[in-house]
Amino acid sequence: MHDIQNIPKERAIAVGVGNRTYTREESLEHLDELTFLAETAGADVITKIYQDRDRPDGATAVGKGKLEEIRQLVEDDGIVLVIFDDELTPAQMRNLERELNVKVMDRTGLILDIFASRARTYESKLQVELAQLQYLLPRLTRLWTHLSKQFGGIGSKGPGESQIETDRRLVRDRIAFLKDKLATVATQKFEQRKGRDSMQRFALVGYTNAGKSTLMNVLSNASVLAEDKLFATLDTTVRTIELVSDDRATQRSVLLSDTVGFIRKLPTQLVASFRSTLSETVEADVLLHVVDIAHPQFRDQIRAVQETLVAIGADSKPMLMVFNKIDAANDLELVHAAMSDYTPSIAISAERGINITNLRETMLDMDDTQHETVHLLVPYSAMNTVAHLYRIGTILSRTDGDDGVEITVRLENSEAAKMQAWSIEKSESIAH
Ligand SMILES: Nc1nc2c(ncn2[C@@H]2O[C@H](COP(=O)(O)OP(=O)(O)OP(=O)(O)O)[C@@H](O)[C@H]2O)c(=O)[nH]1
Ligand SMILES: [Mg+2]
Repeated sequence: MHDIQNIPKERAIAVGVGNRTYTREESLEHLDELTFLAETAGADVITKIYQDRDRPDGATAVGKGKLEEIRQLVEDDGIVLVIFDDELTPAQMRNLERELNVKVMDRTGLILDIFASRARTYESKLQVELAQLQYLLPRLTRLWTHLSKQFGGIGSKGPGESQIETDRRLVRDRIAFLKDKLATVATQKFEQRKGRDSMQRFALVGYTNAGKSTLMNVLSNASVLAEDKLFATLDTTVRTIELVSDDRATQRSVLLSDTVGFIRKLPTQLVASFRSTLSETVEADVLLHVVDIAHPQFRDQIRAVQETLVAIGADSKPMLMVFNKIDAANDLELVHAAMSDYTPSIAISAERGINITNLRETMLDMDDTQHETVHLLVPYSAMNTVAHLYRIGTILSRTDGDDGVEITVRLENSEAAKMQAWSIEKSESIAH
């Protein structure tokens, strides 16, 4: 309904404003990323502008002189869009649009735009619209405050207020509607997942463009779209994959999911509304954190991913760091340093198929640390527990004896702990 910000292929300027959190070099890298985002969205970035400041100017983000420089460029180069790397307040956005007389966007608006243009499934469309409206709502509120202050006389309502109130109500109603629909989708997905409860679940996570989908395809022979664009993936794909040990002695089927990538300053509205898409990640047993080791800012990217994992409540899961694109890394020292800084970790190339067998083996080992084999003697009075074990675990042996059912079963550690009451030593059971 509300078409918030649409970028046609337009000539644009990307603007970064320094702050005390990042070094100049880091801020410039972030500006490069903003440019990549803008180009992904279809804009043509003609110039990048950076200003070092302690903090952004309250009214216009950049200072007076810089603003004049931008205005001149806009005029000379036929610029129609100016994109700022940091989130602009509604007032800053309005002031800038007035001063520059062209469309002004911030990083959040840009990311929301990319998501909106890439959403394909019913679920991701609902999620993106929800995030867009949540981004819009406070902006309508502040605009209204601003207008009422400027135009409203004492005790009287300012012009435009009733229209904005109507808009706000419509937006709120739509938000409630979208949340309701998403709750239904989440319930359906939960029902679908129930049947696979006994399988170990691995989830690929990582910065956008790190190579998650490429790795998914390699491990599962799936055909998930992988391309050199930010946010190529917006939905979650789940596949069953076979893990086989090198000596072929152990073989196990596990589930692997590939999902939306993360980015620095991922809008909070997006993280919140993508909960349903991210449910596979939140419920996974083990995370495979894919990192583009050839990217100069890979450590910064790792931090951004970790922050997002905290935001969705998936930060305490066992995690294997997967340093991808080693074929493109020109500094092997750096790869080694990263591998000793982050453990457990492995270096691979998804695209060239380097070290994939080793990755499978490592996954098999990680799987083992998540599960344990327990020996139980379940009394006949608790037969529902036996049925429960069949649902949640892998039954390795079963003997129906005099005292009850003797079962050897592979369970997740937390499930195994719950079965302590019926636990018996294997030797004891043999002695019986
Ligand atoms: N050189 C090199 N490039 C790779 C490797 N793995 C993936 N790529 C490239 O990196 C780009 C991004 O790959 P994707 O698999 O789409 O990345 P993703 O993490 O799924 O990205 P999003 O879905 O956009 O978050 C593509 O152009 C891949 O061809 C690798 O091992 N080496
Ligand atoms: Mg992908």
